[in-house]
Amino acid sequence: MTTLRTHAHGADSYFDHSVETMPREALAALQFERLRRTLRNAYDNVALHRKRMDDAGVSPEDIRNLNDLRRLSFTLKSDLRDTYPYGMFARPVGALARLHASSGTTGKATIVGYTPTDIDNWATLMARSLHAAGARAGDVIHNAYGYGLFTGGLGAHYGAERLGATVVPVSGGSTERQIALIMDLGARVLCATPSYALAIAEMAEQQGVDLRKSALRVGVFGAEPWSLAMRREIEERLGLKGIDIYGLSEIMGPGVACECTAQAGLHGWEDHFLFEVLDPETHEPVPEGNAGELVITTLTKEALPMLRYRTRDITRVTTAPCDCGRTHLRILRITGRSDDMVIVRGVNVYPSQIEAVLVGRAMIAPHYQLVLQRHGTLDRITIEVEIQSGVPEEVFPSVVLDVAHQVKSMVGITAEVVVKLPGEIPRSQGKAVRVRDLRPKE
Ligand code: DLL
Repeated sequence: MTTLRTHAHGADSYFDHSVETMPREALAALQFERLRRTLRNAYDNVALHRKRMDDAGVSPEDIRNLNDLRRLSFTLKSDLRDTYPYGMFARPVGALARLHASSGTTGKATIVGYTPTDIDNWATLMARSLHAAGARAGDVIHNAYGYGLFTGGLGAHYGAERLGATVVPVSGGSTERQIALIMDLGARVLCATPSYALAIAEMAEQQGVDLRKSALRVGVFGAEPWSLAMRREIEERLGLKGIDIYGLSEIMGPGVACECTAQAGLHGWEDHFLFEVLDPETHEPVPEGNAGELVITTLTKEALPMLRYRTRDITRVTTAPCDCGRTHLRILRITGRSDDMVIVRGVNVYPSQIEAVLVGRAMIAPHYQLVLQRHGTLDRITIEVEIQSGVPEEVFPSVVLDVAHQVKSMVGITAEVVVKLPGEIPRSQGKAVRVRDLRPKE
């Protein structure tokens, strides 16, 4: 296996040109070689994968090119749950360096594990992601992703160290203290969920601290969907460039994909992962550029090889060349999870589409929640918006009309709009809760 770690020091040591700008045919050849090894690992060491392949009459050797991947079954989150905690591990627990758990927002948490080599690859990919985002060796990186079972904190931490940066391991919470530390320690890079970055900006403004005058230049924001309008808002209020980073614990953690400074989609690191975009209903690949569900196969994971993992994340990808010279495909933002999609009178809606309408509108703050209810067979949606402080109550009705009108014309749905007072919408310290789903469980 080609080693990804360049031992050169200096600003460019984590832009590994030989891998990141590899011609796509060579990348495909590398993927295939690694896929074969992954299939062997999965077949030999994970009963569930072996049974699925046996049932389909496919052996690892039958997969002769990347297209043959489609002969394999999908892996679902429920497979991890059904084999909880260790059933899908390809290594004995004693051989693992670390365990993490998925956030469990959509049900019981699932456990994921890493060998020392897995941890090493993760740190390298996270360093690569941070470098693509504009972080450099010698930077102070303020890491406000939660430390613990969530992969955000430790994932970013090890990547920042690998990059040669100085990491401040703050974790989430104690927002006032975060602001003092950013100012005092001279952080150039902020790692946080976008919603927490916004909460930091808001708290700083309330304290009269102008973070735009701080050393902050780069924000590495992910772990939840965020609209382009939200990006503009955060960039403006923090005075930095907001870079989108993607990942999920079942596949690795943060650093599966990350934008470069061109901010034109997240480079999915194809030397370690195989990406498919499929129609969630028919399971057929969608034409490049069309929206579908992201399905990921790991290519180097030892402890938890994943075959065709259905992420439920909806996105589009492009393999068109990027200005930065990297050849790895680009994920054109994650619109949302298929689980978060609501159908309001036949129109499919993701919270991020509504966010795009709300953020930046006059008189309302960029904090919101959507409440879903079912009336008969129809889903109904209520948008709770927060009024900016100082806006007189007489104006509320016109705000309601304005938001309802914009949502109708831009998203195409009829929604009830409710005005909340400043501070009434809960602020996040990690992943924001955007949807309160009061629909009966099926
Ligand atoms: O959220 C890993 C992570 C940490 C990514 C820090 C980026 C930064 P999980 O807790 O397992 O892992 O949640 C994974 O979060 O399937 C998406 O639905 C969502 N998600 C992650 N990044 C993005 C993003 C981490 N940039 C789930 N945009 C994924 C939209 C995202 N959604």
